Amino acid sequence: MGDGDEILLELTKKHLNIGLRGVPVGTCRTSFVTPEQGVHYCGYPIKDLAELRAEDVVYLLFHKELPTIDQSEAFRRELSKRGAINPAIVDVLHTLPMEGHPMQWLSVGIETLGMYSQEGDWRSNALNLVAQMPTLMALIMRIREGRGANLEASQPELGLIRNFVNLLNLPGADHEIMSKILSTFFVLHMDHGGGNLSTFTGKAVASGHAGLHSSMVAAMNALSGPLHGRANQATLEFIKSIGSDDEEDVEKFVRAELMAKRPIFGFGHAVLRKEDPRATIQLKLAQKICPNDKNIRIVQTLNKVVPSILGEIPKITNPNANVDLVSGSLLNFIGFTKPEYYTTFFGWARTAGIGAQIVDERMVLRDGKGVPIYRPKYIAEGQKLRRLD
Ligand code: NMX
Ligand code: MLT
Repeated sequence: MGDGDEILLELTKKHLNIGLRGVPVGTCRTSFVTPEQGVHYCGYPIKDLAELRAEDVVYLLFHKELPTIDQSEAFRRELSKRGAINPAIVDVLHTLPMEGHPMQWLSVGIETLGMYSQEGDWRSNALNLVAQMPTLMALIMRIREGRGANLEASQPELGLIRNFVNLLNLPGADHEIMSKILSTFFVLHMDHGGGNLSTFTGKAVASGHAGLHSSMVAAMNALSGPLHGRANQATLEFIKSIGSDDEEDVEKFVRAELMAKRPIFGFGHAVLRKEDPRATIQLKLAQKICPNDKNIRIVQTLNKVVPSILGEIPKITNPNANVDLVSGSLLNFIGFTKPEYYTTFFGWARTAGIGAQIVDERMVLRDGKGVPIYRPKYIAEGQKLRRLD
């Protein structure tokens, strides 16, 4: 960083009411996103990390270096120790209405975990949450599906992904393939620079010194919208309504959606200007594991026809596939047939990146003093000074 007087952006009225698009607000130590190459975690392009062990990538985000073999083992032991959760969470989850969206359950679950495990240190709370998420995720899915809680079967020493897969014990699932796809999904979704809506929201809330868990819940609620994390749910619903991989059928459907002024889910991005490498990696994985899956074939047709259709609309700055195009179809293939759960997987992965970024903003930046409470400026509009008399 320079000495502080380098001009990063000349602000004009054009920068108002555009969702802070492109306006620098701070520094990020975990990842950056480039328009052409997408996300890099601590300098590594995401494609180099996709196959790594999930815990090693969590380590990278928190320590800014990949672990050695010994560090990796020690970190997995640390997460395993932090993974035990208070059984009272089961009673709380049982009281929640089935009408609630799984993301609402996730928020309540995280807030409840916070009530039982606030140690007062941002880093410790963030790592506790990362370690406890697999059990929370499995509990939410089992309880909502009437399969009962099996907390006693939790074995955090198996690792984040494997403990979830075993605890969930989805009937008919292939645990090997499920673990492989979830591990890649997890690594791809952990972080995406500092400015995506959920991360920004989490850091803003933490800047008022709300606790780690409350800040994370705010982030999860930000993620739950269909323009952000819930696009993975919307994309699979979209694919199911198309129902055909024929190019003409897909094109007809997409044009009708645009005519109805609905977004084409799984396409577009605020920063990227090429196909999101996270989409490319998942497309390759699908090609390897389930090339004949009906939804994957529709995804491939969408990826063939949509960019040129969206490219006809001048206001759309990026007509290409984003991270959400493929992920739902992969989750569906491994047995998660209800799209409403998909954003909880996104949220689970993001607890790592958002947690690490909150720790940096609270404990590292400004020589450890932390970023002050967020307080951007709004320019008054349509208001003149008035008096009651
Ligand atoms: N379908 C239809 N319209 C679009 C799309 C799309 N895929 N992408 C952009 N637009 C519209 C956008 O709504 C905006 O319209 P208006 O000016 O009338 O408000 C205009 O094109 C310009 O938008 P951009 O500057 O290209 O994109 P922006 O940064 O505003 O939005 C997204 C980015 C991701 C919100 C937008 O591309 C979108 O809505 N995509 C579909 C939903 C989706 O897949 N979201 C997931 C994003 C990744 N994630 O997980 O968070
Ligand atoms: C994300 O991963 O958070 C999305 O791609 C949205 C974004 O970066 O703005």
